[in-house]
Amino acid sequence: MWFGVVSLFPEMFQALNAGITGRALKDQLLQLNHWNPRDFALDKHKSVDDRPYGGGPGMVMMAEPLREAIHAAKSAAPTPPLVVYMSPQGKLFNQHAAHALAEKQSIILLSGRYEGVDERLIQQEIDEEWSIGDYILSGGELAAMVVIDAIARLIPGIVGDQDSVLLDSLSDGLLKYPQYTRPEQVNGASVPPVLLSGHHRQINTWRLKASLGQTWLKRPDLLAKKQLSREELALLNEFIEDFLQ
Ligand code: 4FM
Repeated sequence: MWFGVVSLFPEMFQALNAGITGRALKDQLLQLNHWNPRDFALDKHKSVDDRPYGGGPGMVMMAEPLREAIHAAKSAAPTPPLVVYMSPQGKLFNQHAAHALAEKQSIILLSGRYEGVDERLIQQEIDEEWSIGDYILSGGELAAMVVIDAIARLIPGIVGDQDSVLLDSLSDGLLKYPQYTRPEQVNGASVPPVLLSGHHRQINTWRLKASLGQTWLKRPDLLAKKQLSREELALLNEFIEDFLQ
């Protein structure tokens, strides 16, 4: 999968050279290319921002350096890319959105800085606007990295065991069940006995019940959106009953 990033701070994306994404970049399962709007500034001072019309605090990113950078990225993309702008005004990015975007072969991510991007650039060049959450970052770079990371691990071959991706928390709209590893006793606390039993059917049932329970306890908003099967409803009722004992 190919990503083109348009950002004034391409060096920030070096964080992706660590871990899973780092391996994927080395193996070229993931390609990341950068276009700095500074290199497309029209004047001798290399301006990329200017004061907002109408007054007010801060600066606004100018349309033309961004447009030229996006067009250069488009020309270099291996397939016609989706052009995405990261901003708090975008649609809330979640695991479902990550799966949908992972279907694309090429994506250009625009990371803004300052108080915003000239609205005409957004209207004319951006296909989709996405937000990683209801808070304000200093720029779109960290948001773009979040999106790249979440998408990358869905690409077959990038995460070693693709089963772990299918079983991921949130893939089915539920939180993950609790995990345990050796030793069997940690500061007086033991492991749920079923996990040591070797009964795989019972273990799967315990994990489904625990997932439903964790979601009920910690993210009831997710549960409200999910259609539960009869088995899931029964397990959740069991969990709630146990919990209330
Ligand atoms: C975005 C700063 C554009 C400046 C930002 C400009 C954000 C978010 C975010 C900050 N992006 N989800 N939340 N961006 O806060 O995606 Cl010009």
